[in-house]
Amino acid sequence: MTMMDQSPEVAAALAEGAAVVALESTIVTHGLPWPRNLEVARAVEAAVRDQGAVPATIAVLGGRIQVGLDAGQLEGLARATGIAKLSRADLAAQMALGGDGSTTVAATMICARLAGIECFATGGIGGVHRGAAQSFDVSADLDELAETAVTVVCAGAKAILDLPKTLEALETRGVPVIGWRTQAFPAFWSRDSGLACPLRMDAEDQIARAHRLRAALGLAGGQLVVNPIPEAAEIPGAEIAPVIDAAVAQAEAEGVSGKEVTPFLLARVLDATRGRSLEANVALVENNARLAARIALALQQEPRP
Ligand code: PSU
Ligand code: MN
Repeated sequence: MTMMDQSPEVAAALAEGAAVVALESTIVTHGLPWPRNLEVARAVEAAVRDQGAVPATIAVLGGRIQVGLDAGQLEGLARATGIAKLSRADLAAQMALGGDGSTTVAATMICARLAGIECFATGGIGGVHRGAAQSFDVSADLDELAETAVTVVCAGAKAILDLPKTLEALETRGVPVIGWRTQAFPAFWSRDSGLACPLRMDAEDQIARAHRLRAALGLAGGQLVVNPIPEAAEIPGAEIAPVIDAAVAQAEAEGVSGKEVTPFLLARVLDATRGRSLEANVALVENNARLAARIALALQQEPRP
C-alpha cells in the first residue's frame, strides 16, 4: 500500500498471520513526559513480545502511515515537541501535507484496520469530558469504536472525563464495554470507578469469539476491553480526585479547548502527583499490552463463523 510503510518485523508477522498488537503514539508525544515516554513505549513493546506477539507502534512520518517504528523513529517521536496529534479528522489532511504526527486511539484504530491488525493496547481512551453539556467536547475515540472493527484494551477512562456519560455514549453507539475479570468499570489509576461495567469476560477466547461474531453479524465497530490496573500500582480514587478537580478548573479558567484539553489535563495531573501517577501509568499500560497480546493470539485461533 503506497500510503503505508510497515517495519520488516510487522510486515513479516502480518504476512504469516502471526499475532500483532497495535500501539498508539499520542501517549508518547502528548501523554507522558520525556524521557519516561520513551521508556514506557519500549516497555510496552517488550510486554507484547513477552507474550509471543509482535508490537506495531503506529504514527505518521513524512505523510505516510508507519506501522511498526524502529528505535530511531520511536526516539524521534518521544523527543519531538510540537508534533501534531492526529485523530480521525486530521489524519488524511496531515498525510496530504507530507507531515508527521502521532496517532490517537481513533487514528490508530483506522491505521490498524488498514494494516489488518485486529487488536490494540493503550492506557486510557478519550471520552465525554466533564462539562460536555456546555462544551460539546466528546472524543472522536468513541465514534471510532462504533465504526472500526478493532478490539481495544485499556484501563478504563481517567476521571478527567465524565465517566457515567462516557459509558452512556458507548452504549448509545453500540460499543461493547467488556470488564476483564471484573464487574466494575475501572478508572485508570483506580481499579473501581464505582460504576458497573456492562459486560464481563474471564477468558481471552471469549473476547476473540465475540470479535469474530460481531463481524459475522454484520456489526461495524470494535470492542472495548477494560482491564483494571494491577493492585500494587493502584492509586485510590479519593487521592486523585482533588488533583483532577483542580486540573479541570484550571483548564476552564484558561479557556483550553479542542484537542488541547486532554493533553493539558494529563500534564496537570502528572505534575501534581509527580512520580506516583507515572509509575501507575507504566504498570497499567504494560498490563494492557500483555492482555492485548494474549487476545491477539486467541484471535489467531478463532475461526470465522
Ligand atoms: N487518555 C489517557 N491518556 C492518553 C489519551 C487519553 O488517559 O494518552 C490520549 C489518547 O491518544 C486518546 C487521546 O486517543 O488522548 C484522546 O484525545 P481527545 O480527548 O482530544 O480525543
Ligand atoms: Mn476533545
